[in-house]
Order: sequence, then structure tokens, then C-alpha cells
Amino acid sequence: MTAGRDPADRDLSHWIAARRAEIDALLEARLPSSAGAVGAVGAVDPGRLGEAIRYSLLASGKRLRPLLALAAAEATGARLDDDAVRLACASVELVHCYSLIHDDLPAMDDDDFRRGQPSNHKVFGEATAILAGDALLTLAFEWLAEAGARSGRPADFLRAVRALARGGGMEGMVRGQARDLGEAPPVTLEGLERLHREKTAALFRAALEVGAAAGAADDATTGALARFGECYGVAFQHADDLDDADHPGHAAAARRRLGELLDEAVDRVREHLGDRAARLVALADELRRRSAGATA
Ligand code: GRG
Repeated sequence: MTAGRDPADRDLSHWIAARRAEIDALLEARLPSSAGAVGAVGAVDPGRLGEAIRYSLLASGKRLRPLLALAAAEATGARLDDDAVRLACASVELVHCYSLIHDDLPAMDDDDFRRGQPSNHKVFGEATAILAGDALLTLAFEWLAEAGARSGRPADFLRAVRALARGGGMEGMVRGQARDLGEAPPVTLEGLERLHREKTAALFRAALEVGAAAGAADDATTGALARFGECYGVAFQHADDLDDADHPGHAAAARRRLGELLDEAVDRVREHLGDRAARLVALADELRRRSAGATA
């Protein structure tokens, strides 16, 4: 995400930079500290687990999911300087980061680099990387529970717990990952988008639902925000695929669908939130612009 030229772009860039700095500060402050090596006798040095968690989480992620959660919270009337709201929105980044660490493992996608640095297991070993992911996943729900307790309206945050568990779990990302690892690659656009919806978009959808819960949104508004997240997530994955498209026809199809999905995302939130959807609309437009620059 880069600074744009017109005032609306500049406003979005400032908003993103400010919110990202707040998320980074919260993550830095709230993470388990790095206890330092204690001299392991086995595959895991317990003293380095905190270091492994910080290594991946504090690396240069875009913080897109918590940003979208905050935009949804803002659109539904939450105060973004409220600690409970911030903690809840940041929890989505913990689930995302766990999924990246686990995805990079040799048993999964087997990647040596992530976020511009050697992947977690390359530095800390596989057992520690698995445990760092486990710790991040569980910490996300600890933060949501704490947010609920602090907020004085725990029922809203219980909805966030359910949304994040569903989006990150068997109804979403975990199922998508299983499908991706275990099934033949999809040959139809429909099959491809089902995979994108589960593996990538379910967590974006959950991010919007967490924001909606933090803003005490009603069911209809939550539904519109959830759909925004799903459309945005599938579009995001199409944009990511454009970088690797090896056939002009595939790139054209992905670009067309990306536009359609973002149109739907924008329509849904405008319908329910009117002008209050402006930030979400700007974030959708930013993805549209960014992907227009990707390989045709
Ligand atoms: C391990 C259950 C489990 C799931 C893994 C996240 C994931 C599922 C796989 C990672 C590989 C991949 C291509 C995911 C699609 C989504 C995607 C492009 C993730 C990267 O998200 P960004 O660009 O990353 O927001 P940063 O580092 O900026 O946060």
C-alpha cells in the first residue's frame, strides 16, 4: 500500500500508516517476551519459543486483516482508541501469522522464506515452529476473551470468538488448506474460487466480522460486512495469482473476477452503511488499483 496522489488516497494512506503503527505497537507490547536460550537438550529450546513467535509476528507484514477489522469497527461506530476494540482486531493477525508459519513447514508448502526473511522453521527448527504457531492461535482467543471482559459487553465479543474460530477452522482456512494439499488443482473458475474462499477469504471474512462485533453491529450489517470480507478475500487471492499467471487468458479471467468481486463488496457495504462505508470502499479501491499494476 503506497501513498496515492489525490486527497482521498492521501487520507487512506495516513489512516493505514497510523493504524498499522498502533497495531505494531500493540503486538510488540503484548507478545510473550523473549526469555533467551536456556540450553535445550532436545528438539525444542523452551527459552527460544517467545523469540520464535516475535520473529514471525514482528516481521514486515502488511497487517491487512486487522486493518480491515478496524475499518469495519469504525464503520459500525466503535472507537478505535478503545483497548478492547484494538485487542480484538489485532487478534486476527495472530491467526494469520500462525497460518503462515505452519504453511511454510516441510509437511505443508515447504517454503524457505516468508516476510522477507528465512521462514520460522529454518531458523528455529520444525518443532519450535509448530509450537510457535500453536501459541499464536491460542493467544488470539485469549485476546478476544480479554477484550470481551474489558469491554463490558461480552456478548458482542463472543460473536467475534465464533467468527474467528469458524473462519480460521474447519469451515474456512483449515478446510481450504486441506483441500489445497490433498486435492487435484481446480480446473474451473468455480473450483478455484471455492478454494480461495476457504483458504484465503474465510479469514478476511472473519476479520470483518470481528470488527462488526466490536462495533456492536446488527445482524444485517454484520452480514454485509462479512460478504465484503469474503469478496475482498477472493479478490485478494486473484490479485496474488496475477503475479504468477503464466497464461494471458488466466490473467484476464482473474482480473475480470477481481473487478466484479470488489464491485459487489463495495455495493454491499454502501447499501448498509452509506457514507460510513467510505474507508472500506477506499480499501477495496486500493486493492483494485494495486492489482491493475500487476502482470497482465
Ligand atoms: C496452515 C491451516 C493453515 C493454513 C495456511 C495462509 C495459508 C493457509 C497459506 C499461506 C499461503 C497462501 C498463498 C495464502 C493465501 C493468502 C496469502 C496470499 C497470504 C499472505 O497474506 P499477506 O500478503 O501477507 O497479507 P503479510 O505477510 O503481508 O501478512
